Amino acid sequence: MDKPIKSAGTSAEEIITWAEDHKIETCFDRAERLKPCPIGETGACCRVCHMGPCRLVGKNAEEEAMGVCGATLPTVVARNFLRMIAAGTAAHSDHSRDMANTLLAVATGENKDFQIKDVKKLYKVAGILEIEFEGRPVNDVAKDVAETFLQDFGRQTGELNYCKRAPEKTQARWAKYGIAPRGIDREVVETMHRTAVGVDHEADHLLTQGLRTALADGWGGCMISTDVSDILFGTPKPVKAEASFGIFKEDEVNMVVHGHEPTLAEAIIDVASRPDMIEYAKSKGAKGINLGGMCCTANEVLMRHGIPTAGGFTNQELAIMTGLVDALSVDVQCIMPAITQVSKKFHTKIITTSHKAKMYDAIHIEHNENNPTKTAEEILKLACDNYPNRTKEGSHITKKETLIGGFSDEYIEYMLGGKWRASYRPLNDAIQSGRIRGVVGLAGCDNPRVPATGIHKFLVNELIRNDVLIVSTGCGSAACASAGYLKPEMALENAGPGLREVCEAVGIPPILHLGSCVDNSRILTIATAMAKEGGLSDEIAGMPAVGIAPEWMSEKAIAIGCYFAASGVPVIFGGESPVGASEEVTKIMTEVWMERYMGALHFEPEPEKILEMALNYIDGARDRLKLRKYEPGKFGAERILMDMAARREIKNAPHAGVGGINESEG
Ligand code: XCC
Repeated sequence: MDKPIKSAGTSAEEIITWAEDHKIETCFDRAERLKPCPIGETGACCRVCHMGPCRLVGKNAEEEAMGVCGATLPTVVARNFLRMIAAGTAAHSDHSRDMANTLLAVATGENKDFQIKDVKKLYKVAGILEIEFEGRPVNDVAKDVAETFLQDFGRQTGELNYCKRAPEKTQARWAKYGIAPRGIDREVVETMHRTAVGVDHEADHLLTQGLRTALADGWGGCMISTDVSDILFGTPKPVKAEASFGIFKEDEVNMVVHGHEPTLAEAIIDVASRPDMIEYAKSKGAKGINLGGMCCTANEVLMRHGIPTAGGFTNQELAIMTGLVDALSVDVQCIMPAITQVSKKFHTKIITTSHKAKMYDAIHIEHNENNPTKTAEEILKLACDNYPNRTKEGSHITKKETLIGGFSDEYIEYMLGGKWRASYRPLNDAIQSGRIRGVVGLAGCDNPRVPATGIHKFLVNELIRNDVLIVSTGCGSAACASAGYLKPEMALENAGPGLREVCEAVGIPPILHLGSCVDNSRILTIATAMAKEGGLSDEIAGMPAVGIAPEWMSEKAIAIGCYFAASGVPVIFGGESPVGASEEVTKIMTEVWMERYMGALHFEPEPEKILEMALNYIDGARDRLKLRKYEPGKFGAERILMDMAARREIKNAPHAGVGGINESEG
């Protein structure tokens, strides 16, 4: 019998097999060995005080089970879920705070290593924040923008500045149900307070605060981070890059930047191209310096510079096992502690750089936020010094895919409408006519508990085949890239004829890589622009759009799922439900949220069911909006048939052979 695959990335799978042969443990082995605790997995374990932990299980647990204090199952499940939202919001938003502080330091001249790269974006943001910008020095405007953003973290009353970016009707729903966020830190703190022992016990009341916190993440932390990154380092434009382990070079110093923040990585990019640093690498016997990324720092630098990505979360140990990584610097989030253990078997140096994050057995070179160049020099020298220590040890498996990334919301608008009439009109028209059935935001992690990246691949294939346009972020994008689906030709071949026709006319691929996890905020911006354009829904709710995170694992993904639900988007997560123990909580998140916000959060482990639910939501929204019924194959099929005839492939039907997971990596 064939052994089940652990990763759907073919070269990842080859390295996993190599690791098994060499008795090196990976997250895939640990996922197999450590079965999830069934009580904690569904949210039924309460450990908010030391009378417990209390496990609320047994027959009729929903009605009868209680903790020592009397907390019922819905209370416990809701509280646990809220703490995930708070942690996810804190992670994105603390990153965001650092970005705002960097902008302030650049504006005041404290940080001389960076400049404002995108003045147009700065002015756009200043306009939204009602900050005067015309005729003022750029750095003065930047200072006001940074300080206004920083106020949103500690704001005590009113609403976050960016709430007003949402369509008016969306804001009205938030006001009606009391979920417009006040300050980012305030919502996180209040959530932690309310979920402490003996405070808030009503599941619906708790979950409402959960949504308020999540909105502080989406329309606060994430959106601020995206905007500041664009202002400082440039708003992304389409860029060609490469993905998977083949990005490493045998004859150059391979330096990998891993984590989530773009700041130090930007300095590393600058320093790595300096002639003196290249000479230094040559003095160690290498031909040059080759940069690569991992997880969301990878997405940040891929979007703006075309730096290649070695992949998402489940690829980090495997990258080291190629034996080709001379140094891997990490900042914050999604960094497996296991990488330092793996690195001991190879020559790779792991470098921690944030004052917030240290690891056993790593070298710590602290990122000097006002002088990142100096830190970057130190790290790159260490990588070069380590190049001569490279041995034959390692899998040396190096296959890669090309991709196009860099689709900021600004660029999508520009591509759709052109320089003089940038607008979302063509996209709305294509959805109205049924050429495009709907839009899916595909986000979230890759996960070793399923064939990693495999559910992403399945859904991507099926959705584009069904004329659904995909916008992707985070490790979802890395999964698509490593599978070759971010190569426009490959995706276009698999796309349904209506979607293909639109993409070819406009010149965009059917899967648009929007960036890192904080760049999910770009999806909120796109949805808002679509609502304002007219012809579909006049709020985010009710659009033929769905969010999917099929392999999520991080608390950050939960915060993202909730801010989409609260903004009016039905969201489907893969895997077992972390609120599955309570019917009441599940019902609130699916039915009650749907009634109030026209958004919901479902958990569904079966990929086929995720697909079915997503298409049902899209078709249901089309019906409610009285749009033309979607008919598969109605548009563009004739031209595609002609194309295929020209390529002597007419013997197959237009979609033949497209349905399964395409394994053509490499
Ligand atoms: Fe982390 Fe952003 Fe998840 Fe990937 S997708 S594993 S959170 S890196 Ni956000």
